[in-house]
Amino acid sequence: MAISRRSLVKLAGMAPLMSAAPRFAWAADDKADYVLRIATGLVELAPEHIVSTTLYNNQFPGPLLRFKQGQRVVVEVHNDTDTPELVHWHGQTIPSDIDGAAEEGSPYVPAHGVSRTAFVPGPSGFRFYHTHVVAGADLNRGTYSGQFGPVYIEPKDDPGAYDREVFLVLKEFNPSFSRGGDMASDALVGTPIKALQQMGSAADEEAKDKTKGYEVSYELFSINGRMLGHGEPIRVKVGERVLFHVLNASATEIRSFALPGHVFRVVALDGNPVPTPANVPVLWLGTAERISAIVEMRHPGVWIMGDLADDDRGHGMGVVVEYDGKNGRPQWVKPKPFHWDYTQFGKRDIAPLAPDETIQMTIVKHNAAEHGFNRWTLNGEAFSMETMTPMFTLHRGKRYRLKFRNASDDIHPLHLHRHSFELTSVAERPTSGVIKDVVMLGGYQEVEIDFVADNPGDTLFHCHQQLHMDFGFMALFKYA
Ligand SMILES: [Cu+2]
Repeated sequence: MAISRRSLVKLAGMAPLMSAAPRFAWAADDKADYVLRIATGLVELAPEHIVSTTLYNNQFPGPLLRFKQGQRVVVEVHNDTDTPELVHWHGQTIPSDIDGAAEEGSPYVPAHGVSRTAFVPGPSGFRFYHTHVVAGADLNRGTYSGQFGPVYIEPKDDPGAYDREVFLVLKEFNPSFSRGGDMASDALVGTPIKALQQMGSAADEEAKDKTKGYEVSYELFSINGRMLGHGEPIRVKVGERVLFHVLNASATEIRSFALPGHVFRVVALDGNPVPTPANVPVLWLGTAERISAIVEMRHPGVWIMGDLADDDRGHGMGVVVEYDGKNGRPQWVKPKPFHWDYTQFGKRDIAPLAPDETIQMTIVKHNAAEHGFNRWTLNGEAFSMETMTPMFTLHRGKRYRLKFRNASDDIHPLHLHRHSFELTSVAERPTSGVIKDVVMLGGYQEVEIDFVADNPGDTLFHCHQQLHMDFGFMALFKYA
């Protein structure tokens, strides 16, 4: 069928109504605006640490894609690897078969194949793209690989006054499995809920194998593909306002981030402007979370901006910030402990809208239940990749509240596909107005999020921790 570019834009907006149409054919005759090539390549983190992994366009991170909200793009993806791949457009409200999740029905890019896809980007803000395949026990697959790239969808108005912007992609390399690991237990505000702790202990008691399941740890840490001290410093001038767009591109880890003597003015979370911008000394980011923060450069020197954990920073998780005219050894000063509280960026004293329906999900860890890996259940069920049975039905236009209860001590970065959500309660503190697509759920804590079912099509929910999502921590929503 012959369609003009203008009518395609309209059609794409209507795409959910046309689920039977062969959407990929639309883009076939159009010139690609962007080409992504998935292939094995090398990343020189440091001269003595050159890693081999799967990359986009032979670089880490993948190219920054700048889209315009509402302006259709055609992306061509070449898969030069021996295994099928998926490119997921994280944080965008696009159709299920474009989104890049097999569970939603998105087709794979075949091994040594090409696929073309067209979509209308949105909402505006800091998004990203990454692979969405199951890794399981294969540490060369999924988000353990180097398949990450930032997306910036130009907004109609900028979130704040700044002189320039810097994108920072935080990423570990050379993963390996170990028995047990450390979780940043001091990351979040809130206290554990007794009933959830008891539920967790009961699950621990039931575990046949009393040992802990496998966790992943990493040898090398980097920002924008360079270990601390091996990349170009961020060169700044006194009085400059720098807008940092920080992405935690880890497969599994929670990150902290600080710049000694400076504060971050958080203006957006997951790319969405916050109702109450606030100054914080430390950023905390769960896997796949983004923070946009302005730093006013008023403390001349040569500084290390990086993770609070000495071990991670010592193995590369940092970048040097160098003031004009200053030189010498970069300095690190450990900040005081700081607990992350999403509600400080929310609206004060304004209750969220009442939901039409509340869906509760209780999360339980079953130690080493699956070939030595922990199995994760939601309301008693682990998601099956074989059957991909939907767990919940959504009705278009209704407002849903998801109430998560975490009966484990792990922090879970919860992610909902194809919809943004509003935080309505975090660790038993009510809030409103903070719009996100990933939220950290603390150990033995509760989080409530609201979303409007306004984007028909299969919709995946999962923990963004690769080990958790691969071993049960997923649920599929279907529209009625
Ligand atoms: Cu998790």
